[in-house]
Amino acid sequence: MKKSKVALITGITGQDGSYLAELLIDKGYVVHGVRRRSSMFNTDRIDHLYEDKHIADRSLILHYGDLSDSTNMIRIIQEVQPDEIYNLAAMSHVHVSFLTPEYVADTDGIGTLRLLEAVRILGLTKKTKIYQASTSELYGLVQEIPQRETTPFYPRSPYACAKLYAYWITVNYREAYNMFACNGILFNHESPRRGETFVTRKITKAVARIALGLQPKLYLGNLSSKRDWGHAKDYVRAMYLMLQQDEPQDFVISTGVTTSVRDFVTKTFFELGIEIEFRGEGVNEKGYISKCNNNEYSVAEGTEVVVVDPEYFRPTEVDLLIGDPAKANKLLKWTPEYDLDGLIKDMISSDVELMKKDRYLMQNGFKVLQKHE
Ligand code: NDP
Ligand code: GDR
Repeated sequence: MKKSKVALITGITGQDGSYLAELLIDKGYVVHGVRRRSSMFNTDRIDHLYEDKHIADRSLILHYGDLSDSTNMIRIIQEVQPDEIYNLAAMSHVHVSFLTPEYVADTDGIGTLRLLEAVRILGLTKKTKIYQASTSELYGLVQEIPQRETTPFYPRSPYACAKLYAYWITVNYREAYNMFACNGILFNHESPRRGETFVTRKITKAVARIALGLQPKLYLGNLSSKRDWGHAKDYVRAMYLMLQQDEPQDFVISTGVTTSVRDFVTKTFFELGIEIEFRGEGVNEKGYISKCNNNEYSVAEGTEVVVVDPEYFRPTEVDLLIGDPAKANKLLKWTPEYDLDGLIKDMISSDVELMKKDRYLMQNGFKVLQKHE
């Protein structure tokens, strides 16, 4: 019988970790995941994959751990003896990284070193292939359009600075110890499982709630920043493909299309048959309902629904990201299945269903509390 490949995913409870676990289990892998201990369950995104501990031959096995603790990284990797490690764990929110910069440097930067060192110390450099979750945030202040593997980096946040260290330490371990370690420089990717404080999910959730009469307004920061948004399902496929190559290499993964936050909002409303227009400038810019073509939703023309709140502006911003995925298209034979409209459709339809549940509960006398940012 053919032996299953073994993968270890750090950050398995996150958006990408959950889709990657699905993909690898589907391919016959035994997947081990590192989860953090928290005072409440944090496994919502992977609960559908969970198998009882007492079942033999499970395809998903979770381990308590944390990237800030090298002893547990060594212990887990020794126990698992993985063929592939996907290092997805990170404090991944750029705005929050300005508030917790030292923690982010430790987890996102030094955490990557801990993992690489664990593999080296355990003598697994020939056996274990490593994927490092690098990011388009490395490009930061625009140096070249579109951004590709050779574009110079100019990080603009503590998050990006930590990820810059992680990027280069991955390259260094590849060169110094001949390890199969590669960086996926992934541009923004989203999904119905996206954390609710990232801008796309914040928008799709709020638009669903506004359309259903559950919330009056959506407060946002910089409406003019532009991102190259893809679907997380497509992007985890690229991670897997990178580790199936003969040689370790770094790849940009993106759609090659960029869109402003403002246009993302307009498109999301439009998906529900609601048209909006923006008036004013800078922090005084606002979005108003101009037309509602769908009787299911009760929004009156002229209602102010989008307001700028300077609290969401960042001390330094990344204005424009657009990636060139030519290398991945050619060598990985990777192309995304979702375009932006498909992504928005997937996210807004999921959020409308979720918010309808909230509305049903509220209509039946239950209190539904909103989480705060
Ligand atoms: P999420 O924020 O959804 O998930 C992050 C994961 O990391 C969670 O499982 C989280 O655990 C875990 N984690 C955080 N801190 C630690 C720690 N100290 N020790 C162990 N685990 C920890 O991020 P995504 O899934 O969106 O992104 C995955 C990776 O890809 C991240 O490294 C991110 O920086 C990077 N990336 C993401 C992009 C995107 O657009 N999504 C683009 C480019 C790069 P818990 O659930 O307990 O919080
Ligand atoms: P980003 O994603 O910083 O690109 O990092 P995010 O969705 O947080 O911001 C995208 C852009 O939208 C602007 N913006 C707002 N952002 C948030 N979160 N909330 C708001 O209210 C808001 N209003 C406007 C931001 O200023 C920004 O320009 C994501 C993360 O997943 C990183 O981990 C990953 O590395 C990069 O994508 C690629």
